[in-house]
Amino acid sequence: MSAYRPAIFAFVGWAAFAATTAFAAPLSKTLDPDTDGTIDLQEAQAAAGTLFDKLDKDHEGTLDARELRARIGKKALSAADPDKDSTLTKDEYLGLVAERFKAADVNADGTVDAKELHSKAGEALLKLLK
Ligand SMILES: [Ca+2]
Ligand SMILES: [Ca+2]
Ligand SMILES: [Ca+2]
Ligand SMILES: [Ca+2]
Repeated sequence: MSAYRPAIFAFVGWAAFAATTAFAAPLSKTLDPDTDGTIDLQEAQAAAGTLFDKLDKDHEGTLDARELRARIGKKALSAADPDKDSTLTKDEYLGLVAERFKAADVNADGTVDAKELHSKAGEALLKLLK
């Protein structure tokens, strides 16, 4: 019955691989629709756009501080708000997303992976996405 052994080892190996993969890719379908384990700028802006629409409760096309809540601090809000009307249009919001995306993409390969997302810059980005 020695033929069983390699099969068991193969299974254990597979299980370990599956566990690692699951751990390394905690990205939801919303953030990573192509499930490659990383977020590219297009995915980030798509998720941000969906969140923007959800947060814009009065449907006027802008987010004010009340609608943004704790997602963006006062200082960051005024920095992302060039026309200084204290609200963010979708363009302004997506501009901030692009900025935070760049900050989170430490190795500048154009994607933010799970590890990069787990940094301070990554968490700041995530706040704008979900
Ligand atoms: Ca992806
Ligand atoms: Ca609004
Ligand atoms: Ca504005
Ligand atoms: Ca990266």
